[in-house]
Amino acid sequence: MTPPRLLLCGFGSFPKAPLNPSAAVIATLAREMWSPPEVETDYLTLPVQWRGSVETILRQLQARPAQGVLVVGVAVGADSFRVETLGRNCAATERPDQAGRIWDSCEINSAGPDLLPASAPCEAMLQAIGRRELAAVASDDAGDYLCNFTLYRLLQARAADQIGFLHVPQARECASDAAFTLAQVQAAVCAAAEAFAADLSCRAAGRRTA
Ligand code: PCA
Repeated sequence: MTPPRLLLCGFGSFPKAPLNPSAAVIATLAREMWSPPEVETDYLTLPVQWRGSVETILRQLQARPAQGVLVVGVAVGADSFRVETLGRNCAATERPDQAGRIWDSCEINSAGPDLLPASAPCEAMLQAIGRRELAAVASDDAGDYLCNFTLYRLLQARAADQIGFLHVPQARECASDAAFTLAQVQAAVCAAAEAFAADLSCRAAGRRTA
């Protein structure tokens, strides 16, 4: 029986985070071929682009479908890890992306619902990060930039059975005034991915016995 597949994504640089800890962690995990035991894991770095981030994920999923997608981004200025529980149909119209382009509507999709709940096991991810003694909270507001945009659009497209988002704080190796280290960010990402993978694997086993 083939194990379920988890796609783990991080974001590249953008004006407020020239060095993005999410991309740094994803690159390290990919190089080490790290994976939670119950799943096969693919890795992807996303461009911070209104027209580009979601398309990059959808192209990857077409080539290699995954049951779970966990996207990791940095919340500059956050003092804890934030498991995002909602995608909101809103976007900043005045914030250029890494390519210098803006999104010209305050909605992501004028025909879409206002809110879409994340389908990942948010509570389990939260507990898992807490067990590593890292401050973690559930958040119902991922902002109005590319992170919320990507979460909302993936949920709306039902790009995978389960879709989740982890916002991490900035890391000292990427910005000198940060409170966390890259090792702590990596520990939180691994904890969240392990909890997500355990849930994916449980569901797959449930489907086999149903
Ligand atoms: N953080 C930004 C976009 C990419 C990232 O890592 C955000 O919070 O929207």
